[in-house]
Order: sequence, then C-alpha cells, then structure tokens
Amino acid sequence: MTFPLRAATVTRRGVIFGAAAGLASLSMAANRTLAASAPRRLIAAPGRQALGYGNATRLADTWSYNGTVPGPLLRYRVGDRLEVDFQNRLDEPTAVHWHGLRPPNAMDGAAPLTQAPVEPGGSMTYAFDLTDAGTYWYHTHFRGWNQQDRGLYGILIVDERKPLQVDQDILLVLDDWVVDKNGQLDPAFGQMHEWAHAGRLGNLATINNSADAAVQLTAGERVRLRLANVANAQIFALLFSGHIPVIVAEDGNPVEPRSLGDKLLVLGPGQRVDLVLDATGAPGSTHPITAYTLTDEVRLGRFVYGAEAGGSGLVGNDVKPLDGNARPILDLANARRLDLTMEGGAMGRMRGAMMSGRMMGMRELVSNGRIWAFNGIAGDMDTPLAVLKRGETAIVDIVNDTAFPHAMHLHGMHFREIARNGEAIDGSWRDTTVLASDDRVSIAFVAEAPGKWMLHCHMIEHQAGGMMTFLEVEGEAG
Ligand SMILES: [Cu+2]
Repeated sequence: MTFPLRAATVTRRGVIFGAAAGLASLSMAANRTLAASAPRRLIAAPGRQALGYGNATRLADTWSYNGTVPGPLLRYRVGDRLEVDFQNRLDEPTAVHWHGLRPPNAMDGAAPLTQAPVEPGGSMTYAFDLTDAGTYWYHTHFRGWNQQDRGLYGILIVDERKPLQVDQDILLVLDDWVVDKNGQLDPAFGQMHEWAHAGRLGNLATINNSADAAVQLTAGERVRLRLANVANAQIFALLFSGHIPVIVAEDGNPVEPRSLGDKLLVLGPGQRVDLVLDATGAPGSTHPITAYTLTDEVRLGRFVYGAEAGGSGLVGNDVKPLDGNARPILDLANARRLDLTMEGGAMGRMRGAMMSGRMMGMRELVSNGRIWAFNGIAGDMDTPLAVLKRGETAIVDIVNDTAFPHAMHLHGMHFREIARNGEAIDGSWRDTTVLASDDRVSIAFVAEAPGKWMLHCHMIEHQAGGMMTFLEVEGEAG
C-alpha cells in the first residue's frame, strides 16, 4: 500500500514547503479586543461564521460555542475559579476539554475516558480552580475530527498576577479550513485516506478567520502576541517580516525570554506561543506574515502600521520573564521509563495491530476506522500505557516510526522534553510537542494528578485512527 506524499513535511532540519503562494489583496482587521470577562454559559450549537478570503467574505455553516468561531474568549485571573454551565444543542454527543489546564480528572472532558459524553439536549457544569497563568484553549474532545473541524473551539486566557507591560495584547488564532467554492465546509469528514496521511488539511489558512489578516500596529508600541494553532492537523511555521519577536511563553508556560532571531516560529496542532514584539516599523508601512504549512506557502496576513507613531516608550527595553507557574521538580535519576512507538499510516512499516483485544491486519483495521497504533495497539482504551504512583517522575521515550509528523499531547500534567534524537536537551514545559518522521523524543513529567490522562496525537484524525492511549495516576481522583 503506497500513496504519494501529497504534503511536504516538517523535517528535523526545518520546514520543506511547496512553492504556491497565496496572494490576496483586501483584508479583515485582525485585532481582537481582549475583554477581561468570561461568560458563565457555553452552548454548543450549529451556527454560521464569516470567513475572509482576502477579496471576499463568505458565511460558512459551522458548529460553535455561543454562535462564534472561535467561541467566546474565556478570560480569568490566575487563582480564579472557572465555572461554566455547558449545554449541548447539537444532535450528537460532545464534551469540552480544557487544553493545557490542569483540572481534576473528572473535569478534563476527555469523553468517554473521564466522563460520559454530554448527550444532545444535555448539560454539564465544568468547575475548577485556575492554577496556571497563560494562553490556553478549550475544544470538543468527542468526534473531534468532525466537531473540532466544524468550529467547536475557543481561546482561554489566564492573566498573570503581574501582567507584562505592553501597549496591546493581540490574539492570533491559526486555523485552516476545507472549503468549497461557495465557502461551505467540505462535509466529507472521516475520509480514511486523509486519516492515513497527514490528517484533514485545509485549502484556506486563516488568522482570526481571515486569509489576509490585517494586524494593526502603531509605530513605537510594544505588543504581546498570543498565537494558538487550533487546526485539526495543520502545522504552521511563521515568518514575521521586518520584526524579531521574543518568545515569552510556550503552551502557557513562561520561558526565559529568547529572541526568535531569523528562525521560523513553528506551531503544531494544539500548541500556543506568546511573543513580545516591538513595533519598529515606520508609520504607514506594512509587513507580511508568511506561513509555511505542510501543503503550502501562504501570506496569512500583514502588520499594518497606522499613520501616527505612539506607544508608551517600552520599545527596546529588555523583555522581562513572566511570573512562573508552579512546576514540580523532576527526579530524572529515579524516573519510571516508558516506551511509546508510534506506528502505522500510509507508507509506514506497520502490517497489523491489536484492536478490541485481537490482532488485525491492515485491511481489517481500516475497515474498523483504524490505521495508526501505539506500541502495536490501535486505539484501544481499556488498558493504560502505565499505572504511575502519585508523585513519581515518568519519562516517555517516544519514537515516531511513521512517515508523518505528529503532535503529541498529554492531558492533566505538563512535561519537559529532555532528549531529542539522542541529544540531551533542557526543553521548556509544554503540553504538546511536534515530532517529525523518525524523530525520537523523550518527555519527562511528574505524575502529580490522580486519574486517567490521555496521551495522544493532536492531529485529530490520527488520534481517531488509533494514536491514543492514557496514563493512570494512582490516588483519589478529583
Ligand atoms: Cu499524528
């Protein structure tokens, strides 16, 4: 079984990309006022969303939270309690996952592992304390290959006690959509051909729903950019022409501020990055924001400078680190070591895997909607990858033995990358990490939180196709 590699791929050396450039002329304003409030009620229902094509705007039928894609911005202060009354007005079950946050297990939303899905017409209250500041997001965790791609996601910001000093706080939500010529979402969800390859990749890449987003800047301002990749499967490698941003947080976790230099900023599905950017361009100037994706090179938007200079004199100052979130100390010397080999997909070596407790060949797996496996098991969720003692350090040695990149996400606990392709590294705390084909990555975390926590590929079609397991941490789950 061989399929041509339709998508270019992220390699260990960087991004290899196609040559087609997306050119667009008109634009939608991309800046979004970040109101410091959070609605108490979240309703999942069919809706419509305007998508900007550069020279046109078309309405797409979506599924969304409270009628917009992304759903309402949920914004809190660290230490606040999240309380959301969720209602399901879809005609299929669903659940809400709080990506990157650390709720008690019963609030994690990973249906059906941590809760029964909320049935059509049903409701559920999600409530937990927000212990970590940073940029997070929430999304469906049930049939996500269908529900998330239709728009069931939103951004969640937890403000630091001592916020960064900036002139603007700008949210940039990256997505890609599969749209037809009328601007409707292609309803062909669940295509096994896509599942076996890179997932459902779009033909319309957007920042804040626009294929040519205009991010308004004033010369002399210092801004915080919060980027989130909410796409099902797409990887974005971004180039900010004329600007050198400083990375201050990854997946919500503060890092020692470091300049992006001349590198591309890579965001895999589910990942977030917070940047500080000094608006050093001239009044009236524009500067493209280019994305190299798995399929394309596109101009996603522009920094557009107003005619007047301004700002409060922060430009050029050292970027100070954000207040750290409390993180445990890793006991690497005594860590529990676990292996996780990712297998399957098109052009892979896998010839069969266990499903529902018995060995199946590829044809039988595919007829059951599975094409990927972890350690030879295609998505069975009745046995954990490991049972961990509460408080022990675990290291998962992940091998990507497939022809595709993947974005591994752990629920409930953040991890540090401690090795990549044989080299010891001192990675940032993250909740999602990207592995290129053949990559070997070791992640370490402390099993702090009791309960069953999913570990899966965040390319949702890969997860649904078998790339999922969970870790069970002993103790009384909240
Ligand atoms: Cu994957």
